[in-house]
Amino acid sequence: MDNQKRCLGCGIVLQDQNVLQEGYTTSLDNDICQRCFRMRNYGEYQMVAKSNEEYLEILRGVSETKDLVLYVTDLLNLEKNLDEIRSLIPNKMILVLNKFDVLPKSVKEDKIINYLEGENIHFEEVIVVSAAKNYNMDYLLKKIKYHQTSRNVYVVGHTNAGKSSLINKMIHNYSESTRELTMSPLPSTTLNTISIDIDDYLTLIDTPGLVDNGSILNHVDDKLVKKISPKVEIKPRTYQLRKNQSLIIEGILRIDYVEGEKNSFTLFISNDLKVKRLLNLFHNEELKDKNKITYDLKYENDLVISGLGFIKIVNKGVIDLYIDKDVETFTRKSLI
Ligand SMILES: Nc1nc2c(ncn2[C@@H]2O[C@H](COP(=O)(O)OP(=O)(O)O)[C@@H](O)[C@H]2O)c(=O)[nH]1
Ligand SMILES: [Mg+2]
Repeated sequence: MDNQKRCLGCGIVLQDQNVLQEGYTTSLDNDICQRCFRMRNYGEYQMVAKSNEEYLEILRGVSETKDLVLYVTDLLNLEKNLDEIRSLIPNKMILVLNKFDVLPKSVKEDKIINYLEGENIHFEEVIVVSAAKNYNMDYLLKKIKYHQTSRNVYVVGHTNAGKSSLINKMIHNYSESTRELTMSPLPSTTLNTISIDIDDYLTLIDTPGLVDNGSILNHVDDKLVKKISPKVEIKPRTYQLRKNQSLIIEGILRIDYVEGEKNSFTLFISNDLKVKRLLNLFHNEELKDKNKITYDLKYENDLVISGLGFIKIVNKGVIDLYIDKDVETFTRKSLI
């Protein structure tokens, strides 16, 4: 079978031979694969495991061009190392910080940009946007037009950062096309590179994205994925903890505050997640079967839980964190 028609939603080559394989559609007359169809119409998600080897190959291809690159990242889940992708691609690059809408209104974008500029990273521009709320998209387009070196502009980043959502918004705002890329809360929705003509001078190229194996989204079921992914502005929740008190985020993690003065923990996570405070950690063993990591915190640190959000902790102190062993966590100086 020598068919090269591609799914307009995720970029995979369409085939009508094997239901169990990627790209399946009941008829090759269709424009999208069955998986995209189900995601769009029923919110039914099917996980596809993508290897990062394939994505690194795509990035290598990008690095051989001289084209402008948009590196899209999720503000709530800023990667530990923004230089990882940067170091693979020497191209001109704009860092696009997406999902600004989920951060509390009190957080100013200048503050975030200043924070990142202090991190010694190298981008032509750092731009805060919200693809969902159509925030700052005109400004982004202006900067793309200013920096682009050819028609083609690549959109790269980790899966779930909102690359396809961003391109959909661009299509909607600035082109005549009615085309739509498939978006979903699950990682690895986009399966291949997809070129989209925005106008005569600009073609955006969507890519699947680097899979973040340490993200909690890769280690919980669909229902919890939806609950964890904030859709509206986060209402930060602050808890004052004394030594030997704990916080438990429903079924996900437990923090035991084991050493230090009275301390303030502010949670920047989805409002849908329940949080419980234990006034005496010795009376409850919940989640203590999970993997334990001890952190010795400095003043004004964030504890970042990849894919979930972060917790701002004001004072110095020692915590024991209990969480699934596959979920990446790290500390940084407070973002906010
Ligand atoms: N709140 C919010 N959610 C967004 C935004 N952009 C994308 N998302 C959500 O993030 C998830 C991943 O989006 P998608 O475009 O598929 O990411 P991709 O894997 O990078 O292409 C979906 O659930 C989107 O609805 C945004 O600006 N704000
Ligand atoms: Mg995508």
